[in-house]
Amino acid sequence: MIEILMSLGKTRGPLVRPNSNAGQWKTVCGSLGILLWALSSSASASLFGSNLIVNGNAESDTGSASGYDVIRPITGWAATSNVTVVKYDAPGGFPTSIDPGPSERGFNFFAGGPGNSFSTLQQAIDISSIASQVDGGDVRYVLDGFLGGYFNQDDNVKVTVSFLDSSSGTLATGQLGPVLASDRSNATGLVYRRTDGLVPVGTRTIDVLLEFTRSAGVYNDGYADNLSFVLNNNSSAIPEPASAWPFGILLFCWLFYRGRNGFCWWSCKHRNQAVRA
Ligand SMILES: [Ca+2]
Ligand SMILES: [Ca+2]
Repeated sequence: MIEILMSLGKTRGPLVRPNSNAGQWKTVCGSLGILLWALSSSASASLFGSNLIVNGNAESDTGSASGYDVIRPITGWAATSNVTVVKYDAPGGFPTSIDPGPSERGFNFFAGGPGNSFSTLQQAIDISSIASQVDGGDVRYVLDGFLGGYFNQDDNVKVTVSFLDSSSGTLATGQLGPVLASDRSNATGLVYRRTDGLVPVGTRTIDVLLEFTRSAGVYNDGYADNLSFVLNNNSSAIPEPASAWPFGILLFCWLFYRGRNGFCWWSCKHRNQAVRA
């Protein structure tokens, strides 16, 4: 855009009244427009193609080595009851580093925790910065992760994503799990689950809720790891209104500059040549 502005300036001939501020205007306007365009593009782009769940892999905190410590706080999540973070290979039958589960499982997983029948983890994802794309009906999501439990118990965890409008009304939901003992062939460990769909028009916030439910014993053995929520934009490359306003600033600057210096451009060269001749 700077080159375009400068090339426009170069077409002007000696008939144009001198303006010592012309170069400054072009530089300031061009730089401002490009800077704002870059900032708005990066803000929108940052929500697409990457995992938007904070600490979905349970690796942000040091997990309990015994499985019976209630870890607080749990980074990125609001926790209820005794939900906790447990190290793989904790003694007493917790999942090991070689049981069924993610190939890259890190050190920890989430567990429903000791001495409770129901616990939760929750976090909200703000997507209001891509409202124009969402309302264009072109944004899709993929929700996936590993869910599991202990031995032949049906202790489980269910992941629900709720698509909320600007008034926190629920427009739709998506769900992973629950994974029961039969889904794991009665083996301790975690199995992969995935779902996808269209982000409803009007969505501004996505609420992610993990519900851990005990079915047997004392410990709530719903397990989860490597949770991921990714948005993809299927719209064309035509700038959406939210990302097009820097171009409006550029247009304003150019019109302002031309208003101060006259609106001739492609005809100036020939006119000036004729005058000089
Ligand atoms: Ca992990
Ligand atoms: Ca149990």
